[in-house]
Amino acid sequence: MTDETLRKTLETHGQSSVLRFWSSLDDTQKAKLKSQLEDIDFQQLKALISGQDKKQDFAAMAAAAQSPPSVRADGSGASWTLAEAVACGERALSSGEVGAIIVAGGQGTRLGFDQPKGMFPIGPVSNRTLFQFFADRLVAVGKKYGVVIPLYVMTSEATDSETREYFQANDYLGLDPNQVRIFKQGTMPAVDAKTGELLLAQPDSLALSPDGHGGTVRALQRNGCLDDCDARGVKYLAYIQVDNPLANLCDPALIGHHLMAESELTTQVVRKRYPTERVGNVVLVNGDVQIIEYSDLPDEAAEATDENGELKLWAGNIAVHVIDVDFLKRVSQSVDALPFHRASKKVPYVNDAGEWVEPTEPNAVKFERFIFDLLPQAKNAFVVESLPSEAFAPVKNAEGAATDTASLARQAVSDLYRGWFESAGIAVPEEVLVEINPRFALTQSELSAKVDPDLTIEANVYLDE
Ligand code: UD2
Repeated sequence: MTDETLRKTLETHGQSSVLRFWSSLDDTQKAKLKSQLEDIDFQQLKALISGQDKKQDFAAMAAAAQSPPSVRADGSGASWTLAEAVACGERALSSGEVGAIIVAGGQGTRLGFDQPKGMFPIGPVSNRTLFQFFADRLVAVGKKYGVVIPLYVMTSEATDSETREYFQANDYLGLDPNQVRIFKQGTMPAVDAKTGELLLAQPDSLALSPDGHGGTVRALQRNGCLDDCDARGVKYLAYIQVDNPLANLCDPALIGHHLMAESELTTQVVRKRYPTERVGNVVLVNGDVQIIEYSDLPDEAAEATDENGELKLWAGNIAVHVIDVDFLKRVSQSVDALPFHRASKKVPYVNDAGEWVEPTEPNAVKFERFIFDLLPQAKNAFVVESLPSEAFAPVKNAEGAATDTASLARQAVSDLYRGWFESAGIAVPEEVLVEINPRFALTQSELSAKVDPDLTIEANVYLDE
C-alpha cells in the first residue's frame, strides 16, 4: 500500500489522527506504524465502532434460555453409558486422532504475575508450573494409548517469546519438540471510547491487544496448525485454557461423549457453585446452544430457579472443549464466523501533545472474540457435566481474593489426590498436602494398583515417576 492510499483509507474511515506524528517519524518508525495499520480491516472496525454489529439482547436471551442438551454428572441425559463413552474416546486416542490445544495468550493482568500464566508454579507440593502439569499429562496419556499427542500452544504478543524460551530451556517439559507447536494469536486495536479514534501506544505504534481466545480459529489456520492436524491424522482437538490445573486434557470420557453425540463442538461444564459465579452460562436458546457470559447476565436471570428449586442456568463453562478439526477448517474460511465483544478498559496512550497518559478511568474500547461463540454454528453442540472438584480450579485472582486464587487451586489439586489416596485405603492427615504426577498415575485405579496400601502419610507427599 502506498502512503497516499493509506492516507486516503484512513481519511475515509475517520482515522486520520493516527498519522499526527507522521512527519516526525523516521523511515523505520513509519514502516512499523504502516504495517500495523495495513493489518486492520477498516470496514469491520467502522462497523464495530458504530455498533452496527450489535445484535445480542442478553436479558431476552436469558429469559428464553433452557437447559442445553447434556450428559449430567450422574450419567443421565444420554442414550449411551459412561463406559461406552470412555471406550469410544480411548479408540480415538489410540488411533492418534486427538490433538491438544492450550490457549495461553491474553495479558494475564488480574493475577498480578508478570510472566506468562503457563509458567505460574501451581503444584501444591512439587511447585510444577501450569505448563508442566499439562505436559506431564500429555506424556502420560500418550504413553497409555501408545501415541504421540501433538500439542498446539497459543500465545499472545505479551507471552510468546517467554513461552518459547521456557519450553526450549526446559527440554520441552518432557515432550518431543516435534510434538509441540507454539503459535501466536492476532491483535485488535483499541479505540477511544468517546471518539472511536485509534489510540497510539507510541507515536509509531498503535495500542493493540490480543484478539481474545476466539482468535484461536484464525491463528490456527494462519499458522498452518490445521494443515499440521491433517498431516498427522488428527481429527479432534482437546481444548483447554492454561489457567485451570484440574483441566483433564485429552480426557477419554469427554472425547467419547463428543463422538457418541456426533457433535462438532462439545463443552465441559460444572454446575455453578453460586448463581453469579464468574463463568459463562451454557444455555439453549431457540434451538441453539450458546453461552451467555457472566458479565452479560442480569442478576435476576442468574438467580432464577426451576420447579425443583435448582438454578435454571446451571451449566457453568469451564472452557474445556472438544472441537472437530473439519469444523474449525470450515469456520476459519469465514471472516465473520465469530462476533466481537466489547470491553471498556483503561488503555494508556499518547495524547495529541505527544504526552503519555495513564488513565484512571476506562477510556477505551477493546474488541475480543470468544471461542465458545462457535457453539451455535456447530452441528449437535453438546454439553458434558463434570464435578468442580475433579475438573475446575481456575487461577485467576491475586492472593487475598475470595475466589479463584492460586492457593485455592493448590488446595483443590491436593484435595482431589487426597480422595484418590483415601479410595486406595490410605489416610491423609488434614494438614498434609498431596500431589500425584499423572506420569505416576493418571487415574485413581492406576494409583490403587501401584501404591502400597500400608503406606503411611505423615508429611506432604509428591508421587513422581
Ligand atoms: C473465561 C470464560 C468464562 C469461564 C472462565 C472459566 C471468556 C470470555 N470467559 O473467563 O466463560 O469459562 O474463563 O475459567 O473466555 N486467553 C487467550 N487469549 C486472549 C484472552 C484469553 O489465550 O486473548 C486465554 C488465557 O489463557 C486466559 C484464558 O484464555 O487464561 C481465559 O481468559 P480470561 O481470563 O480473560 O477469561 P475469564 O476468566 O474472564
